[in-house]
Amino acid sequence: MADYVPKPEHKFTFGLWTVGSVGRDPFGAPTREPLSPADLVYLLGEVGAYGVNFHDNDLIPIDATPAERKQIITDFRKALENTGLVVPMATTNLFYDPVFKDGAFTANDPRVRAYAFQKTLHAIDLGVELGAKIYVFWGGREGTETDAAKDPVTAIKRTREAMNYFCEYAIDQGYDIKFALEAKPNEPRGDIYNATTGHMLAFIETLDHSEMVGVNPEVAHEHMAGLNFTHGVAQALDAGKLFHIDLNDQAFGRYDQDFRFAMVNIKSAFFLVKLLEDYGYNGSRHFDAHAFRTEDYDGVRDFARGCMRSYLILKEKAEQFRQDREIQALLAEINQDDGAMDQFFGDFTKEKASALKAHPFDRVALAGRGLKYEKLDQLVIELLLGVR
Ligand code: GLT
Ligand code: MN
Ligand code: MN
Repeated sequence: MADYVPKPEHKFTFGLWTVGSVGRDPFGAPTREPLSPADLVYLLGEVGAYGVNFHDNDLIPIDATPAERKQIITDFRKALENTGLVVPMATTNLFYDPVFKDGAFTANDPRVRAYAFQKTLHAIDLGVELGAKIYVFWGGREGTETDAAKDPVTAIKRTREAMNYFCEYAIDQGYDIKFALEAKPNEPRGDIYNATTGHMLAFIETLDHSEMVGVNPEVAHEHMAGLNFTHGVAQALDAGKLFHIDLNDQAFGRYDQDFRFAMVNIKSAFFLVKLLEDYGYNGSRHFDAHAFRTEDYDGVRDFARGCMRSYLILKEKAEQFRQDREIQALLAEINQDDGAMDQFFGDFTKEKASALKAHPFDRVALAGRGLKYEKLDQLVIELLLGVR
């Protein structure tokens, strides 16, 4: 039995906005006093996190003076040194300020778009200054309430123009940074463009420097869209585009809940962890979630520890799955292959296609074979429920 203690090699990270959430929601005022960025780093150090991520304005308020900026960065750096935490990822807040009410890169007003570019350039500089190697773009306001207001093709072109511009900027500055695009289907906009990780993966291929751009899928966002998160992540992995991941949890059919990782859908969280571990995902395991509004900062620590602990427990379960004789015997049986069909696969040739067309298949016999997935799935359930 493992001790489930987070270690640097697990690369568990939290955003300043996650443990720093003060419990505000659309219906109610904050329930926690705000902590400074440095204090949040100390809190994360205490619970054993590896890294801390931030939006430009999580760290430096949008209206900070140069002197305030300097002091905040000094305190933040000191907290990083004292705790050993690193900054693997940074991002821009392009959604909170009223100036972004019609979007940032997709806003109809060119002055707003230019301001969004300017803000992003400064934010990339700040992220790089503090060591970030991954830069996330989450376009929460890049959408619309009415399609009368904006041509969706124009919106996509504007997004492409922005990403091409920032890639060139990073190259020009010699920055060692990659970009990760995060999708969400809606909220805060009525609809958000490039609504899912799948949309993002297709969009990335249209960029001038697609090699610099990957995805940052978030559990809650894909679940909001009713999708199987693990499948989306698998597609990103297969494409070499899983640059970052936002772990949290979400009941299907709800607004963005950003719950503690694995709190709601234990089984899908298990398959997700298993996938990440099976394929040796090497990036940050970022918990983009926050504690219930009912909690004080002890509850925030419970929340943060819970995210990491559940991940490690599920990682252990994935290992148990790999070592479980009965499960592995079933999988071997399910995947049995005597090689008789090999002649038909591989690269296409005219001969292979002719041979395949002439081959007699006993369709009824094939369909008649029971696949034992019921048995297999029950074994997984029992493993997860702790009776195996
Ligand atoms: C915001 C959003 C998250 C994004 C963050 C990065 S901001 O909290 O809900 O999903 O990852 O911009
Ligand atoms: Mn997120
Ligand atoms: Mn979310």
